[in-house]
Amino acid sequence: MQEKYDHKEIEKKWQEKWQEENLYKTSENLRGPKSYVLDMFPYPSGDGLHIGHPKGYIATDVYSRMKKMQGFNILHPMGFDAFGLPAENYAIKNKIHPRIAVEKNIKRFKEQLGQIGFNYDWERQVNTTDPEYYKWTQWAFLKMLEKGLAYESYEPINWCPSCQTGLANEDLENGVCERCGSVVEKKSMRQWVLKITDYAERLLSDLESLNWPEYIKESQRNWIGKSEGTQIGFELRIKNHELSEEKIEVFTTRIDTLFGVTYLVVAPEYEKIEEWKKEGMIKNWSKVEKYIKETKNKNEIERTDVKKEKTGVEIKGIKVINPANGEEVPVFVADYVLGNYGTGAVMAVPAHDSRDFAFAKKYNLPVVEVISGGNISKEAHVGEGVLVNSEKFDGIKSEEAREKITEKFGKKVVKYKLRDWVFSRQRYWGEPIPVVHCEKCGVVAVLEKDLPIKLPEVEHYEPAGTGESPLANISEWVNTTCPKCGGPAKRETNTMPQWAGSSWYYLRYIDPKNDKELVNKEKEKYWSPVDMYVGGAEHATRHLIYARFWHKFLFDLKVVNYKEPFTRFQNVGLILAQDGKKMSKRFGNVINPDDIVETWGADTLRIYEMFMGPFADSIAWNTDNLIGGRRFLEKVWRISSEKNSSSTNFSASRSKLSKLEVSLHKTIKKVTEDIENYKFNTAISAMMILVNEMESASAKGYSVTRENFEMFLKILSPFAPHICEEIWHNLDNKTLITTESWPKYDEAKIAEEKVIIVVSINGKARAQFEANLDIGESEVKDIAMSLPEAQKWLTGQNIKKMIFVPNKIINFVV
Ligand code: ANZ
Ligand code: ZN
Repeated sequence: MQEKYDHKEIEKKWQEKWQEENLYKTSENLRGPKSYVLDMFPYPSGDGLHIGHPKGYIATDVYSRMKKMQGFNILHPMGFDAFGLPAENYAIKNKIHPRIAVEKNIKRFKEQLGQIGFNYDWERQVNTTDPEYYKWTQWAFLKMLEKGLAYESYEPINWCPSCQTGLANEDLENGVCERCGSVVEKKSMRQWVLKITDYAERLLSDLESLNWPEYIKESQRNWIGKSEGTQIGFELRIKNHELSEEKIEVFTTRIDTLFGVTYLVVAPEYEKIEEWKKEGMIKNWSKVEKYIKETKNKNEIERTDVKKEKTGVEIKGIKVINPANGEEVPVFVADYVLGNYGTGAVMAVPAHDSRDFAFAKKYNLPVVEVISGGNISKEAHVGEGVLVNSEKFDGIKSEEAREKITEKFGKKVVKYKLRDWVFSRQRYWGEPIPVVHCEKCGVVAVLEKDLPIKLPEVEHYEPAGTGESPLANISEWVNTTCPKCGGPAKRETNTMPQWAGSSWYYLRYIDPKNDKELVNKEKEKYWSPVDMYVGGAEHATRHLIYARFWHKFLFDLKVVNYKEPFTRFQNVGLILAQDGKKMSKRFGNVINPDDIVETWGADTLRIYEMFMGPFADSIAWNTDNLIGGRRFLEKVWRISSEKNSSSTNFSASRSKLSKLEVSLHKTIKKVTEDIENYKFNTAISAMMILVNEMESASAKGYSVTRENFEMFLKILSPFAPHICEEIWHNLDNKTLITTESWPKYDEAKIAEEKVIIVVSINGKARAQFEANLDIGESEVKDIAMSLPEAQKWLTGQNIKKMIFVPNKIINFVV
């Protein structure tokens, strides 16, 4: 018997060995099959690695180890997303410079990751805050500027009063700041915006080609929100007024309901309101104005919620004409219509739209049914149907009516919910936006040769409180010269959002030290696209949309070879605390990975996190199950040491050995397929069953052959590489198991062995059938009794006795 399983010694030893052998260096040979396996890189928080972090990392580690053993060239890198508010807020709170905090935290993260035995190629590490890295983030921005995809805007945007910065729509969660939970305000301010909407159609249609979870694709579709409908103008009717030819254009997806329009609604932001006011057309201006002011701070969620009470004010003095029937209808301003979608104005059809219905009931407006089949005295009938009260369109179905009515009165248009990306932040810790403002020339791009524009050192990196970035206070940095005219100019003091650096980092791993270009195109051609990307589903409509947008832009620039960055995506479920709550310092229920590794070992942690349950599910931590994982490894250890103690154990009775062998080959098949499909839990349970079989075999005095045991060790090794390496070594192998090739299962061995079972009645053979080897008695009985040839002799008979000889015969005595 060998000494007991000492995880500490074993794990340290093999981690050092792997490092010495430079095992994880990415091949520079750009030939042969490759697999690019990528984790979403973490932001190096001061709290260190959370127990949830490793779950995804273990999965990619298992996957890439298997792929490597299968003969693929592997790119499996790691880096740090270190710009942005979390890092900055941490630094402010702890009174250290974000750069220093980031350096310290990265060091700590790497130590922690190292202890778990990950196979990252650290030579390719990227850090988004490294000027040599963000030089290329800035470069991409300059290219966007050059192509007209980056522009300055003064539109109202989301402003977080607590984070003191503007935010993009993607940064909100149900109308509150995703970071700090504050209710965001609307604020008109100068900002930089990226024209992601130019890519809306491609972002949508290329989703089809991706092997991603369907619900992630669906949330991107919804976020992009393509809507095909009709734009139609309603003429203003103002007696003897020059504006009477003007139209209010509305966007509708239900032009079939045109004859049911009983009023129009414009959003409080609708630009023409100002114009009408100036022309003196609005008779109740003070009331309208008051209403518009009241709605200023309401967020979109509040405004468009079907359940919220609708509010609005009629704009007196203005009427419009329904082009279909010449009827005059009133115009309201109401905040359930948004200024930045469609045309900012809608035709209201209370009989067939729930929000219009609620509004009409409240303000006593007529409800005119134009689609039959509902009960509009109670509620809106929102479904499609056959037209009524629609003159010559009566009797036509909705779909056909839309075609016909559009043709006659409007035009087909496509709208998207996706908004351009608000790309500036009024904070210190981000990439400076590489432009200057010149009194003479206006906005001027910094010259490429002057990149990177480095963040200056400052004493205070807290927000200035003025709505400007703290960079605005550093006059030596702000004041510069214009690259165009050489005159005095001021640097842009807004910085980029945290999402900037992560929009293209996966490309930099391919060629991390290139100082001539963002990535070498040949290398990119070989390694891209990412074959397996793993991360949280919360990025579905943030990072995963932004990165696809940047990638498509870089594709258009011919910087990259492929249209999409991530061929396959797997989302990792959260690890909750043992009490089922979110792990948080606040609840005192945090589990520290270091403690687990120290007490139980990295291999146990790895086995446990992969065995917890379906990979994408959120699952509560359970220490008993963790210990179960440890027991499993101890069993493997025991079996292996018996194996080593006496070589006679390798031989065994022929028939039992073959049974174990069949199990082994089935397990190899299952584990191979399960890893490929990210079903780690069932892969491990198959191995657990196999190990139990091995153990009971050895209890009965025979044992699995050494060759077969080694095959098993190889499929276990991606999950528990340290212990497998040690056992492999103890079995006198001179190689590293990590560099061995992946075992192939033998089809012939897996094929179920068949036997012929004879059915005899009172000693006479009456029927037979084919069955799997070792089929059980009760199953044989059921099959036998269902055979017509046997039934002939059995029906109506009383079975007195039954004799079953396994794999041979069943005899009924009647
Ligand atoms: C008349 C109508 C009748 C409508 C009916 C619906 C049902 P999606 O699919 O989301 O694009 N709409 C248009 N612009 C709007 C805005 N800026 N703010 C709020 N609502 C707006 O929805 C399109 C529908 O949403 C449009 O079709 C319009 O209402 C409304 F029985 O027009 B509909
Ligand atoms: Zn905030």
